[in-house]
Amino acid sequence: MAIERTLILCKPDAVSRGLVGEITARIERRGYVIIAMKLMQLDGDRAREHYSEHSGKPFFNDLVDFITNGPLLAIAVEGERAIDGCRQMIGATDPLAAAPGSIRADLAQTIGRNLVHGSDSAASADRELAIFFEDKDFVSRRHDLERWITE
Ligand code: DAT
Ligand code: MG
Repeated sequence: MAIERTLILCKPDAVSRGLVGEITARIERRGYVIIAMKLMQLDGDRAREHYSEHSGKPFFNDLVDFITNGPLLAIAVEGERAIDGCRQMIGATDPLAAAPGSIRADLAQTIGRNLVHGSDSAASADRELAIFFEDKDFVSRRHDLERWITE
């Protein structure tokens, strides 16, 4: 098995629109498990750190303003190949390019309000999870996972 951890954010638009239940339900229905969850409002420094790969791009300041503008829900998710699996569920960055059935295709209209963040690699997941959580925040759900995953 290749159990991975990934960071999912229900961004402020998702929280404001009352979509955290819908989003977490989709993640759980896929069989992934939530191992930590935190409702919080990001400050600018943490937002810039989280999105550091985009620093200097034309949309960077708007992105930081948006992500710090209201509460978001940070979720640590664990599951078999959960990094790519969650990205698949979230869909392409532009909701119009996202696969039908994905969160962004089903629930979002624009790239700047695309509801959800998901880590894009193991290195990103490690880096990003450390921005939002401490090791002691994570609970073990291995028993739940291993019950339902087969090779
Ligand atoms: P993703 O969130 O799919 O990983 P990304 O890492 O390329 O996409 O970009 C991070 C976020 O930045 C994205 O969710 C929305 C915003 N963004 C990306 N490209 C953008 C653009 N061309 N115009 C406006 N916002 C953009
Ligand atoms: Mg990204």
